[in-house]
Amino acid sequence: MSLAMAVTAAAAASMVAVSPAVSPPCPAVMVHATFAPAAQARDHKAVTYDTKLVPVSAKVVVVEFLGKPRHYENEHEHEYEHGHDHGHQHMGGAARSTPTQSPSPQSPSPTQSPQGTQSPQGKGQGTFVGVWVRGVKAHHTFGVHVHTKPCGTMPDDSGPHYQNTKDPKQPSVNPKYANPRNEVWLDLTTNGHGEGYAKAQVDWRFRDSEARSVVIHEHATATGKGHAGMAGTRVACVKVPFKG
Ligand SMILES: [Cu+2]
Repeated sequence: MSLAMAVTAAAAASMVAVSPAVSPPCPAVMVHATFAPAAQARDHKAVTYDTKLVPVSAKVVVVEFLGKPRHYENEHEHEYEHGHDHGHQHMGGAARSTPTQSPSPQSPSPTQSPQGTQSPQGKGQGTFVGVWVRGVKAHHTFGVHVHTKPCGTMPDDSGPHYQNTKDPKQPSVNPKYANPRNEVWLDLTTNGHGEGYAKAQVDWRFRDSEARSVVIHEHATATGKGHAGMAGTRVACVKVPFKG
C-alpha cells in the first residue's frame, strides 16, 4: 500500500471525528489490498477479472463504520486536512467551516446514541462505507456495490447485491428494492491518474455474514425499471467481511 493510500485510509479513520473531545472511532472493518489475478482468489483479498479496467497492480481500500456519526456529508473535502491534523488550527488556509463546528442538519432518530458513543459497537443505526481505488483505468465510471458472498475465481461467485429488504424476485431489477437506500452503491469515476473514491451511507446495518464483498462493475449503475442495479460485467472484487 502506497503512502498516499495509507494517508487516505488514515483520513477515513479520522474523518468522522465529530469533536476534538471525542477520539475518532475505529473502523469496524478496513481492508486494503492489491488486485491479484482471478485464479488466485483463494489466497488474495482482491481479484480482477478484467485487467484492462483493473490491472493486477491496482490497489483498493474499503472501510466500514458503524453507528451514525454526524458530518458524513462533510468529510471528503476535509479528509486531507484531517489526515495530518493533530488538533491545531490551520494557518493561512482557505476560510471554511470545519465539520467540528457546524451542527448536523440531520434530525436525531429515536435510537440514535448520544454524542461520544459512536464506536463501532455503538447504538447508532447506520452504516457508512467508503472505497478508494488507485491504478485503475483513468477517466472511467465504475459501478460498485456491496455483494453477499466472497470473491471467487469466477465473477459470479460474489452473489447478488446485499439488500436490506430482500426482493422476493431475484435477480432483483426492481427499483423498489434495487436502489441506493436498500443496497450499498459506491459508483465512482476515476481521475486522470486512475484514482477514484466513493462513499455511501445507509440507515441500517448489515445482517451477520451476509455482506461479504465489494464488486466493481464495468459501468455506472442503472436505476430504471427492469435494469435497476445493473452495471455491466463484474471486472473486479474485494473480499470485505462487513459487520452489522
Ligand atoms: Cu454489483
